[in-house]
Amino acid sequence: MLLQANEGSTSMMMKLYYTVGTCALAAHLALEEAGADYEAVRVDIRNGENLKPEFLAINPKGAVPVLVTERGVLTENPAILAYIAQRFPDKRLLPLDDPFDYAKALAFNSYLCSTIHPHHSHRLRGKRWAEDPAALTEMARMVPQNLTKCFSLIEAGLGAGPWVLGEQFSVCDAYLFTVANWLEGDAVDARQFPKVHTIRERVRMRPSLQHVLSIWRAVQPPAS
Ligand SMILES: N[C@@H](CCC(=O)N[C@@H](CS)C(=O)NCC(=O)O)C(=O)O
Repeated sequence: MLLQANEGSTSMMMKLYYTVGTCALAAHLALEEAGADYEAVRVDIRNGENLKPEFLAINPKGAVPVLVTERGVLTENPAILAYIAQRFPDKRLLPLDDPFDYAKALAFNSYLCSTIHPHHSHRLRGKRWAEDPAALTEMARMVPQNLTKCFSLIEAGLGAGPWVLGEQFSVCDAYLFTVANWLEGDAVDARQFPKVHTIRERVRMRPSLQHVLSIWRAVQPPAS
């Protein structure tokens, strides 16, 4: 079988398709923070499972995360995170009562998705944009400085905290944690962004993260 669910799953639950070590961590953390009933389904993009017909039938973009709901399929982290926050309003994962604050939070998540994630991808996924080896090398060379510029903007925009949106933990923290964890691999020292660094350390302590990591670390039965 191509896709393997973790234990205790039923076909009635929402399903999150994820790959270990990817941006799907944000959605996975959000589901845990929401206390949602969901089934986590592992997809190994490193083995090309995301390009197989079974997965492309679910998400023709061939990417994770994918959240399958009773209403249909959702893709794109900002949309999935907003959906989870709206579906579990009591958890206050976004400022749902204030249109301006809500839009600010969406802008934050959109920047991570549309700007920071692509900059990060220029290091290992440059072939999406160029074939010339010199161009690939040049794109990879630019990654640290581009990410430094982006994270300097994020750092400057953060308030007194302790979270991205202030007093309340939100899906923005889950997403920031996810992409800020890529910094060291991209040769950027996160400690030059003290507020980002502190949020990263605080998310690291949350039980939701520990639970997601225990799912991610679990050995999957061999595919049949
Ligand atoms: N904009 C999408 C990006 C999704 C995306 O690129 N996911 C990566 C993992 S971080 C992926 O599935 N890549 C598949 C591949 O590289 O073939 C989102 O934020 O949800």
